[in-house]
Amino acid sequence: MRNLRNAYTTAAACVALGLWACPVQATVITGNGGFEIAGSGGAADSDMWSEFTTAANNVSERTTTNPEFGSYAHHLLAYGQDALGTVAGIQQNSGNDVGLPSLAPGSTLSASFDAMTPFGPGGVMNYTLRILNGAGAIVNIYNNTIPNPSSVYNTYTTTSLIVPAFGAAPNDYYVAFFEVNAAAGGFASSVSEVYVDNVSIEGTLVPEPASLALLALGAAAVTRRRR
Ligand SMILES: [Ca+2]
Repeated sequence: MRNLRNAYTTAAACVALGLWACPVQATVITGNGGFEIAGSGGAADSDMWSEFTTAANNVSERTTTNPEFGSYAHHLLAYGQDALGTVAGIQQNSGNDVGLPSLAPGSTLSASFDAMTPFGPGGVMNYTLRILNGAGAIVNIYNNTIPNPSSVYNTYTTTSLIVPAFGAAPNDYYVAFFEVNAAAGGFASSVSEVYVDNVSIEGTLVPEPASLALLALGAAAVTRRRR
């Protein structure tokens, strides 16, 4: 929470000084980006992440195997089937999963993470960063596919996405959506395996109503003093 508080403090200082164009630095808004916190589903459940698989024997689990930092990473394992590609992944929505307020209009959103990709035949890793509006529709998106197997961690980054201006609902609220998945090809010997750690989603949030009230009070105080 300290990063968030710093962002609010910076915004408050800019407004109090009358510097409306004062740039607010993007901060890390990832929840549990290092997978060190278990969710309500037990030790194999990464808190604040949604795990999913498209086939019964695929795996999406918090694990003590191959952490890059700390004691845990998240492990994705997908097995191909005859004429059927399958996926195992994790997703995080900054609103639903982390409970954060809207991204600030006009600000930038980007993400980086570290992954080890010991793929078998036909395996790839996909990752995507999206900005969703209040109805869950995609308003900006970055996608990438990594086909290269690696037995060591590498760092992957997205481009910066621009958060649109606010409009009528549902465009009065924007969240960050991030997904990494391991995808296996449509043949029985295909295997995709990915270890993910150190996810850093960087964005700028709108101040919460309580902070906005404080900002207004601060600006009023400055105005009075100038008279
Ligand atoms: Ca970790």
